[in-house]
Parts: sequence; C-alpha cells; structure tokens
Amino acid sequence: MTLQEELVSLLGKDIAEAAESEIYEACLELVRQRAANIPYVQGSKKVYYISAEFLTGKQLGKNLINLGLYDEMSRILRINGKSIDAVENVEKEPSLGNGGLGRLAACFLDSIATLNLPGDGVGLRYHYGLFKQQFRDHKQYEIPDEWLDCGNMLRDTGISFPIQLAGKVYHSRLYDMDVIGYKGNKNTLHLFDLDSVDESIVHDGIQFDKTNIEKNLTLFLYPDDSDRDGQLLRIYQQYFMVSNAAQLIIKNEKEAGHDLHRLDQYVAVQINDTHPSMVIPELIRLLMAEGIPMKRAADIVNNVCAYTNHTILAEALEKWPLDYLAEVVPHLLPIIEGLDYAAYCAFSGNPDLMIIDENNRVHMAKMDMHYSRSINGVAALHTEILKNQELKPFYNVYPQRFNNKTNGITFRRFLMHSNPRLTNLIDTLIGEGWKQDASHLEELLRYYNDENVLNQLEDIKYQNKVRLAAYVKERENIDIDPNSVFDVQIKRMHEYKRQQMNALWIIYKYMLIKNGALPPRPITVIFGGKAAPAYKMAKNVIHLILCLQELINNDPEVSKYLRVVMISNYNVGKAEKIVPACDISEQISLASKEASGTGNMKFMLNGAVTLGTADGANVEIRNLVGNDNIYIFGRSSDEVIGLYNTSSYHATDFYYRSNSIHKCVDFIAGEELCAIGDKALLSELRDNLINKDWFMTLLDLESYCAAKETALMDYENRAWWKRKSLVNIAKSGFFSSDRTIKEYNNDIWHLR
Ligand code: 26V
Repeated sequence: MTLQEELVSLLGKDIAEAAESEIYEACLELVRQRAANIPYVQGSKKVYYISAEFLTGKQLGKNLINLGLYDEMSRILRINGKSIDAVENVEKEPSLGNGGLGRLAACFLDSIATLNLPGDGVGLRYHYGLFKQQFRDHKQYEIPDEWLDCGNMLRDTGISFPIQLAGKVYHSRLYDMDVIGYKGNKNTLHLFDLDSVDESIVHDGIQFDKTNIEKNLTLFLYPDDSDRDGQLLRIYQQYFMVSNAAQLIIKNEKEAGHDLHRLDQYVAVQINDTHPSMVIPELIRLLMAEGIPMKRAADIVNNVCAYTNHTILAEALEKWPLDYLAEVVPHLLPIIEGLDYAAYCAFSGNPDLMIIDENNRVHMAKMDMHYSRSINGVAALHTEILKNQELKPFYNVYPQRFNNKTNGITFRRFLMHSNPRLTNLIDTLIGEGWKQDASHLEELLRYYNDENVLNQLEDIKYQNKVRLAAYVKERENIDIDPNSVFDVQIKRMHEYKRQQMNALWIIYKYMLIKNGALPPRPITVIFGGKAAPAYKMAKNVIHLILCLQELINNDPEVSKYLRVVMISNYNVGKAEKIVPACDISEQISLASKEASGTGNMKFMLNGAVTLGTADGANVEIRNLVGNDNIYIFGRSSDEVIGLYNTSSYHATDFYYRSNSIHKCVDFIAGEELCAIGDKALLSELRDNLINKDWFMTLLDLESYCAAKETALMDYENRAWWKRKSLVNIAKSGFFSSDRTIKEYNNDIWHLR
C-alpha cells in the first residue's frame, strides 16, 4: 500500500472529502501503527529521566518527521486540496510544562531516542497542565487548558502501582507515549495519573479545593503553593511521581532478572531540578523492602542518581518543612532523617551541608547533592556560579561530582518542522548530513560572501515574517508589517528576565518618536509569556505591555514607526511560528540569573541576532559567533554578584541620576497609560522599580537602550546583517541537544 492508500483506508473516504479533524485522527492512527512496528531501543543499561514537566509540543508533525513521512504526507494532502498545517492545527498541545526546563526534557527525549540510547521519561499526566492564558482588560486570566479532550498519542497501559499518601493507599494508572527517534527506534514517556481525579471540582478559572487529594492530585502543574494546602499538594504530587517512577524501575529490573545490589550497572536516574528529589529516599526504601540494609541501599542509590540544577533563584530551590513531609510521607521520614544524620557524621555537623536545617526544613537540593554521583549546571557560566557561589560548600567536598552540560535543542522541531524554507535552503547548500550531525552547519560559512545565498536567506526571513503577520492578524487581530524589524522576547514572565526593561525601551522610543526622532524603519516588538498566577509583579508587567500595545498601536503618529504585540497563551506551537520570523532575539536577563536559556539557541539557529546580557548560554553563543555577530550589553555576572553581596545596588540612584530614566519610569503610571489601564497596578510596578528593583532593571537600562540602537542601525546595513544571520546559523550546531545528550551519556549515564 502507498502512504496515500493507507491514509484513505484509515479514513474510509476520499481525502478531498474528509474534514481536517478526520484527517488528523487518521494520521494519528497511521503514526500509532507505524510506531507499533518500530522496535524499542535495546540495551543493558537505561536512563530514567524524571521530570515534573515534559513540554512536548504537538506530536503529529514531529512524529511524521521522525518517521520520515512528513514531506510525502504534506504532498499527498496538498494534491488533495488540503494543507498539512491545517491538519496539525487540529491537535491540542499537551500542556505539560511551564518553560525551559520542561521543553529541555522533551528535546532530551527526542535526542536520546535519535541516538538509539535506552532512556525513558517519567512524569505526571496533568489533566489541565499549567493553565491557558487569556487577556481581558489588559490583564492575564487563567482558565483550564483542556488538552486531553482531543486524540493524542497516550495509551492506557493498565499498569498500576500502590502509592501511600498520608497513610492511605491510592492506585495509580500509567499512560505511555511513544518517543520515536529521528530515523531510529523508540523509547517511552511514562505519565502517571489517578482515576479518581475529578475535573468538575475546578471553578472560577482555576480554583479548586486544594485539600481534596483524591480529586485534585493531577489536575494542574505547579498549583499555587502560596499557602500550606498548596505546598502540601505539591508534595503529594512530587511523591506520587517518584514513587511510581521508583516502583516502575524496580519492577523492570526484577523482571529482567537483574541483581538489585548492582542497580547502578543497569539503571541511571536523572533528577530534573528538585521536584523529583524524593526519588532518592523512595528508592532506598524500596531496596530496603527487598532486604538490603539502609547503608548499602543508600550507596547503591548514590551510584544510580544524578542531579541537574536549573536555577540559582532561591525560591526555586525547594525546602519543604519537615512536618509537611511527616504528614504526607511519614514512611520516608526515618530515611530522610537517616540521610541527614549520615551527612552530620561525615561532615562534623557543618550546617552548610546538612539536609535538614535548624528550622526543620528539608533542603531537597542538598539531599540530591549528597546522594547523586553527578551534579550538573546547564551552561558554562551557570556551572561556574554553582561551583564558586551558590553550591560552593558542596563543591568543596565533592569537586569530582560537578560538571557542566550546556543545554541544547532538537533541530528536528526547531528547524526542520518550524522552518521548512530554511531547511530546504540548507539542504541544497550543504546536503542533509547536518540532520544527523549538526556540526556540519559550519559548512554554511562557505557562503559568507555569496550574495545570492545571502539574498535567499533574507527572502526566507521575509516569507516567515509574512506568515507570522498573517497569524498575528488572525489570532490577535493586530496588523504588523513584515517590512519592519521584528524584535522578539518570548519566555515565561519573570522579573529576572526583565521584560520590564524592554517595556521601558518601548516607552523611550515612543517619546523619541513623539519628539520627531523617527527610526529609519518601523519596529515591531513582540512578546509572549505566562505569569505564575500568584506572581503579582509579573502580572503587572503583562498589564504594562498590554497597555502599551493599546496606546501605541492606536496612535496614528507613532504606530507608523512602532508597534507592540503581546501574543496570548504563548506555547511551543506559537514559538515555532514566531522564532523563524525573528530578526532580533531579546535575551536580557540580569547577568547570573538565567541558568542557560534555550530560546536564545532556537533564535540563533533560525538566523536571528542576539541582543543580550553576558548570561547563561549567551556567553557561549558569543564565544562561537564573535562580538561582531551578537550585541552584548550590561553588567557582568561578577559585578552583579558583587552588588548583591555588598547590598550596594540602589535603584533610586539611577532613577534620580538620569532624567531620561526618570521620565520613562514615571510614564508607567502617568496619564496616558492610566487612561487605559489600572492605576493601582501600574503605580505598584513603577514604585517597585524605584524602591526595590530586585533584578536591577535600571542598572542596565541605559546600556540596553544604546545596544538596541546600535543593533537597529546595523540592521539597515543589509549586506552586513545578512552575514551576521548566516554566521549565527552556521555556528549553532553546538546547541543541538544531540550533542548535549552525547555528553550526558559519556560523562554520567554510560548507557550500553
Ligand atoms: C518554575 C515555576 C514557575 C511557576 C511557579 C513555580 C515554579 C517552580 C519552579 C519552576 C522551575 C523553573 C525552572 C526552569 O524552567 N529553569 C530553566 O531551565 C532551563 C533549562 O535548563 C534553562 O534554560 C533556564 O535558564 C532556566 O530558567
């Protein structure tokens, strides 16, 4: 049967006659059948990547690419008057992650399978994921994201484990999703759920009874933990995840007839941030139940586990009160206390190294570091900061455990799927070798002076901007001009990422334009990102951006030169549309705070030029492309860390010293914006910038404005800019997650 015949047979009717939703279901079934015939990756040692988030993005397109069917399917649909885009649109994006950490986990699974390494993901099947973002009255509202009510790749395995929560036994249910490698074999993403979870308890947006564990356990990712019940729920979720993971591992190992004393020969566990940390005491507990004494069990687990740190922000390094753990997981308490006592004995009670602190809080990261054979950061700078600052006491006692694994992204999704035009151009220029080995992209440098190729690059960027403009018109009803410069900042909303600094630049530009200083070409500033529901200041920044959007886009004088777009409900699918259309990639976090960033890599790969601080992986991008092909501004991480250590940053100094900063900051709560938005929220934001500004927006504002001006001027030298774009693409091979996974495997997992 040809692919077309196969599709028609699954549809039961002609393609031309079928609705997009029917074609989607048929394609899904086709992928399922093909996947069923692909063997699992074989090996004698397997990694389990445990993560609270797997931000997989839509599956159909990616699976068709990895099965080698995408182009053919696209052609078949086209000759039958259908578009593959419309069919892919039917799928709802699994809402199983919040940002970089979750997307990284998804890229890693793709690369692990592609490299034919045995490795499965383990996480939770959240019914409503994070939440769906809506804008009303220039504010964010949260509603449940009903991603499950559409056909997807999950299958009910019928497998269940007993999970003890607060002395009661619950029975989980395991759903599996195939992870198909690019032209390779397959692994599995295991997502656990509880049958009794009841979506009907959610009301008024995303409110629900936080104490009703039986009904709420897997409703949402990161339920609000600003109160005790919320924190307890997070602990319930985390333990549910890791107890399932640990039981799955032990079951698989016993079925394989492996000796549990030698678990480290057969299994590696990667702990993705601190959310899965309780897998350590849980594995120890299960090994003890198999008759292995505690000390021995702890040694075994120590050789199995590896921990990845993704942030130095204090609020993300989880510390759970001991009495909360005593309530939810009383059976783990003796083990956690035992591990703490062992640390006490080994390190003479050094409080820096204790798992349980003097306030009886359990430091999950500290437990991870004592009981993991590897501790890694996610970019070179981040790992150095961990070693020399944040985790220094641990580096002093376990120097050999620390290592760096600079993040990466899968080029299958963020180039081949999202930017077919550029993919084709690269194929014709250097062949397809880069799809298996991304370092081949460097061959593009041959075309550095080839005007014809540079013009094609420019044309592709323009086509992608046209495509995005149409999408923005359709979805947000905002007109943007593909001939303008597309300046983009898409990521979670957080003060350290400094979307507010970009907003201050917009105000600065607005004033210049009002005063007759017109830019040589219109500029479109594009934002996208969700704020945590309880994070007030992040929501205030969204409010500011939406008010600016209203003010500027409706001002006939200014909107000819400047437009602002905040894309609602930013997610992986939207990233795939926005990234290929971007000219300037905004990576403007306060130096030292962004562990790595992965959006920066996606933009680079698609030919955007980075405007950023010397933070996270931006530093490595600069080292690869050279200073001529990136715009780096602002204080260094050393300077910033120095300012924190000496408490010597005072935003007021900057506010009063510069008239232009003063005017921009005051504009936030001035007449124009307050006529559109909520004065209380805007004033709160303005006052915070003057009086607190914990992430030092005003410190870097002037150098940011100067660097952005330079970038915009350089953009006008088209020949020059196109070369910058080419160099960025050519040098991005290092950021393939295939490279990252090879390093994890060579240095940490040693899979066979
Ligand atoms: C996020 C949130 C957001 C909602 C409220 C509660 C909460 C708790 C924890 C987290 C963890 C976020 C961690 C994260 O996504 N880190 C990012 O990891 C990326 C992959 O390594 C890295 O590129 C980013 O720099 C880092 O911020």
